[in-house]
Amino acid sequence: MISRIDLRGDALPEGAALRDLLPRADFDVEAALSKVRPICEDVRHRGTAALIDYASMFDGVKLDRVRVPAEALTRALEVLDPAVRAALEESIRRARIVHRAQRRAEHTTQVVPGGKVSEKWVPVSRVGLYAPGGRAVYPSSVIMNVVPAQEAGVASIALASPPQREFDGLPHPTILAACALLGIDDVYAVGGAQAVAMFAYGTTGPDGCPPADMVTGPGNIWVTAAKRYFAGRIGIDTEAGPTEIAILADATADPVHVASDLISQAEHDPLAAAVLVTDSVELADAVERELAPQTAATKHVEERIAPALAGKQSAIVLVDGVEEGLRVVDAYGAEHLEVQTADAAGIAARVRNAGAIFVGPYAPVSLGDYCAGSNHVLPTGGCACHSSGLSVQSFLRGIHIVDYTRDALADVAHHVVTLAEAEDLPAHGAAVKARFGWKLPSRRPT
Ligand code: HSO
Ligand code: ZN
Repeated sequence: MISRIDLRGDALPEGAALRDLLPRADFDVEAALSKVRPICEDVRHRGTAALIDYASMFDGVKLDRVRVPAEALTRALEVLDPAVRAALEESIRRARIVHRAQRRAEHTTQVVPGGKVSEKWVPVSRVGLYAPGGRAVYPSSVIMNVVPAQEAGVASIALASPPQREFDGLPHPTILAACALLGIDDVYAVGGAQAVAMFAYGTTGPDGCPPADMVTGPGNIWVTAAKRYFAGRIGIDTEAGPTEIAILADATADPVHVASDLISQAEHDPLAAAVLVTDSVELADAVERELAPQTAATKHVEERIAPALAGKQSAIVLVDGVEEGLRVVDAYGAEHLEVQTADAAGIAARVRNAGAIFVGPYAPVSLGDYCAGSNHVLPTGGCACHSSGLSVQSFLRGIHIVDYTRDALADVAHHVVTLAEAEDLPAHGAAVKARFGWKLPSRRPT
């Protein structure tokens, strides 16, 4: 049911050629853009009325308001299963420990006597977070978005999640309970591209949502396309496509663990990718033997797991040794990479491209999904080669503060004027000379 790609024998190709040999799902965001554009513009012009129309069209609910009342949040927390509450609280506690450590202090560099450049870190003022509904109801993703924003010091945090027919047009109660636990009360029952548009343009009226400077959070292809539509106008996190797990394993790995971890992420989506990279044919065979009974014993087989494992995005990749395996996983740039080899920590330290790396037999991806303290909003589709997962840094802007004295400017003025002339921008040079009687100042003796 899972295909094999045999890269043993010949030398591995380099870079893009190697990436082309590896499996990956098609996720055509561009095609979705043409559908998403009119929705976004409709929200811009008609505001809440458009949001209510789309709730009826896409979510099958008749809403008379989109803002979730405070009582609904309190109520959701009251009826939350105590075990789920305890688990969410522990997840929040661990995420806070990790994300608090990511905070950045302002620092100053004395470049030359009298000339210093400082950098201060300023949080974005208002962010809109998206939490999917429908097939994916993930209160854990609420935590993974809210905690870094809070730890970054974002003052205004709003959240949107699709209205659910079975919950009177409110978002899923566990999503609301997670909001309540995190102290988020600015919540909207809005899903899809229209939620991103609501945050980007803002809406007015008693039920209005002030515009946000940034939108983050995973969503389906429509949400992703809307984020791409607004990129450049508002801040967005990296685009989230279907989940991926890659496992680099050798003969020391336990095939039962490897199979269960592949299945765990295949559970998200029929387009989810599960990729095993190994130099051991014995392990590959044993994992394949394990997949069938473990898949059969789990819940979402037909709709998601079986198609995900059988899809062209999933495979067992055979390589000549762990060194080659490292090259393969670096070329792939997985959202999640598990290293289950001898000296897993040493091998993991050498990986360059992955959203997050899970070391050894006791760090399954599902630990990171919920309770490791790490963030689970991670780059997919090979974006790990240039982007990072969500963090405190995602919500901060570093601002340089340039502070030079008269003497320090005088010392470097001739270089500024020379470069300005080289770029045919004499007014740039003149702005320096204006401070010294329109002449090049003499330099301090060194
Ligand atoms: N593995 C998903 C996150 C998630 N898993 C949420 C369970 N719930 C993407 O990193
Ligand atoms: Zn997951």
